[in-house]
Amino acid sequence: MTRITDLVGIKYPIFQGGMAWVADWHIAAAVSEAGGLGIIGVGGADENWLRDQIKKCREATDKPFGVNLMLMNPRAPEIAKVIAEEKVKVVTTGAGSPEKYMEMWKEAGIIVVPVVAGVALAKRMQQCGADAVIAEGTESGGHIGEATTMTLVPQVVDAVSIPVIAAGGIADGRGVAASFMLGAEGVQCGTVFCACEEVNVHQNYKDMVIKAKDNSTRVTGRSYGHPVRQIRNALSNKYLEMEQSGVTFEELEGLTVGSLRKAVVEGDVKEGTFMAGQIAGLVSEIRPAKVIIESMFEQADKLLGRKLEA
Ligand code: TUI
Repeated sequence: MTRITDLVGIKYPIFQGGMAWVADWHIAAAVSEAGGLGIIGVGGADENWLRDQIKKCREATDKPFGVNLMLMNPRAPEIAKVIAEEKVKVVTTGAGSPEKYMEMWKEAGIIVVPVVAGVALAKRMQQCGADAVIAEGTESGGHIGEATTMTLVPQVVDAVSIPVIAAGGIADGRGVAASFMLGAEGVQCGTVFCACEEVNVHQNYKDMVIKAKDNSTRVTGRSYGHPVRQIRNALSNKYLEMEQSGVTFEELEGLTVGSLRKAVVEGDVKEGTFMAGQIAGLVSEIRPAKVIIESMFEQADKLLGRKLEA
């Protein structure tokens, strides 16, 4: 029990990452049913897609769930409105500052939890009314910041008084216990749920995560100020080769248009972008969300020297 379980009304202080294309109602409902907070990741989709997903998730579970708004989405203003209209329990945001939507969401009674990659944004989010923040380290998959989870979490914890959720590099009870030692009151996990039984992704995506080793991820786009972590494959190799040769961002964009969809929907191992965090090397089997979450907190409780409730 932490301020996060109290705030959101969940059994275990774990959020599932709002992964574009990967996190639809299937995984969100499974994680929420298991006692965590499932999250529908809007990614690059539109507000109509989101309305339909919220409806399906509500049919699948009566437990709380959230929606992640990726702020680079060109339809972010319309999506933000739908989140308020549907009175989703929790909204998380990524890849920017959600300041301009905060008032609307708070008026609708929504719990707002922005993802931050640095201390400055964490402070700003607290100032404009965020209920908690997710401090996401560079170990994470997808769009990332510079600081590691180990260094970012305690700095954010010291800078704000609202609860902090740790993200980046967490896939078992050791990661949870370590996060708590750093002052976090919850965790957010993405990669481990990419390989769970209920997630609606191509089998090849799950296999890529399962087969990944400690050194399997690569970060593309760093020189363009747009770093994205993914599992190394033919596409990431080609991208990095071209990036290193000084090709412009515009020239390279064509290479990755639609590549996340290719990975998630088609399982295209050569031309898809398989976003995953560095902890993919620790994920070695496909398990139901409930087993992932329960084993994680059983292990964390043991490490933290607490007895599990009967
Ligand atoms: O957003 C993420 N991870 C993502 S978004 C995404 S979608 C995508 N699709 C194709 C290509 C590229 C991306 C995939 N993964 N995580 C949350 C996150 N937010 N990480 C870092 C940040 C962040 C970075 C800078 C948040 C705010 C920020 O500064 C904003 C400001 O205005 O200060």
